[in-house]
Amino acid sequence: MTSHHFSRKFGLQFLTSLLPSKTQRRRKSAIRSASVEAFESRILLTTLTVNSAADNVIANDGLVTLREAIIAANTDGITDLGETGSGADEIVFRGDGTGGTTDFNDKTADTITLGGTELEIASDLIINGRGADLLTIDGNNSSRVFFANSAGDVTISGVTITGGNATNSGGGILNQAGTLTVRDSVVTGNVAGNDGGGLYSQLSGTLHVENSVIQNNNAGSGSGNVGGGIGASSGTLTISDSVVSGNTAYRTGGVFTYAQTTVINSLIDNNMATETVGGGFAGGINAGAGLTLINSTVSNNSSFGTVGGGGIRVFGGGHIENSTISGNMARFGAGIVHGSGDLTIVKSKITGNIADEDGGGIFSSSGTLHITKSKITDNSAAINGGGIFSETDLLLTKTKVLSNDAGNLGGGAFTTGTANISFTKTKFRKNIAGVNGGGLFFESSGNFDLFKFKAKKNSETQVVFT
Ligand SMILES: [Ca+2]
Ligand SMILES: [Ca+2]
Ligand SMILES: [Ca+2]
Repeated sequence: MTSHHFSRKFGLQFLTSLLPSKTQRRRKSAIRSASVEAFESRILLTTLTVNSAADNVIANDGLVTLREAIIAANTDGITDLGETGSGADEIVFRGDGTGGTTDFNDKTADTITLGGTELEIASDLIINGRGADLLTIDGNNSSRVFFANSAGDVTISGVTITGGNATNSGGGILNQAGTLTVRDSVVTGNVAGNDGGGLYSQLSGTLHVENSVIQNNNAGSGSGNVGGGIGASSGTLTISDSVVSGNTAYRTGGVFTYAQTTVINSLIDNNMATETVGGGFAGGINAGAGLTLINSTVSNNSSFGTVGGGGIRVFGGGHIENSTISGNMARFGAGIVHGSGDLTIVKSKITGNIADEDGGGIFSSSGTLHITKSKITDNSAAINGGGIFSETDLLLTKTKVLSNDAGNLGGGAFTTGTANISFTKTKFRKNIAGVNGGGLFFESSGNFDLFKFKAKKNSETQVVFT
């Protein structure tokens, strides 16, 4: 599947237009290898055919609903079409068993509307939908859609999952303990009473989101609800070739995770945390156990809670490479809040983020922040540190800090606490501070080490050491 195919398939033209161009070039090979793996594993699977869009369990009527097929897969039972689940199974959608109102053979879209009860998967299973534009599974706003309650592997592909409404976590899908892959799918318009409006993974489960769109989900307005799009309490989370956009939650609109988390070739855009009196956490991604972000864009997310982090809030260190963090807004750390561990940022752009207080681009409070071959541009903070606000060790290598703005001190960067700084082959230009230190305001008690450091055309005084 090419990126163009992906775009047509979902009718979401913004996807390819907003993803980084490198993403598009790399996507072909990634998808090709994923398809080969899927094909190889599929050879061994038993096929169970769904031929009815109804949601019922009626034996011997010649119709196989998705619910009946999942039960057959779970129990290795036989369906009304005489197909018997055996070990790992694959569910496909074919036929016109409902007298013309639903036809899984044609090119008109079909919807399976659930009757008030989630679909529980309890064995190794692939649900192979006909495409997110052709098959929708709708929770009808009265139950979660899927509960992946298998210790093994579950893959859900080629479907739109919507209308999920869970009283606790995982409005669209709850993954528990096993490995869940959501591929070539759209998860939209789901609600969780607790965490993870679209998807939630818990009990050390593994969640892979591949080539999918997680959009306009909500984790409710209750105090402490986290992860409007995706939540993961532990285990592993990977998001690749995907879009997470327009999701909201009390805390962390996009992705709230304490899993080992990797985001690659993806767009995290326009997610929002609604809490303002308390923490709020991040707008885009709140990563509590480290974050790897590659070839991705985190843009236009917002959080105005007390702990900052418009785009990303990361604890436990991380690595950001070939990525753009832009247009995010927060009380502080509008682009990124770096809370602990060593964070490395390589070949990335942090631009146009806006903080109501400190740290327009980045707010760093613990661990080491090392930025290499990157650009910190056009960020603003109403108080200190337009580009960077750092209470911890700050290393800049071959990096440009340009045209950032602080209302008070340190237009380019502001350092305080015990922070040591080491700037190598780094330029600060055209940064502005309302009071002093247009380029750099260094008030920390640590050491500074400057090698081939240039500060030009910043507001006066360009560089201040106190
Ligand atoms: Ca039946
Ligand atoms: Ca089975
Ligand atoms: Ca159809």
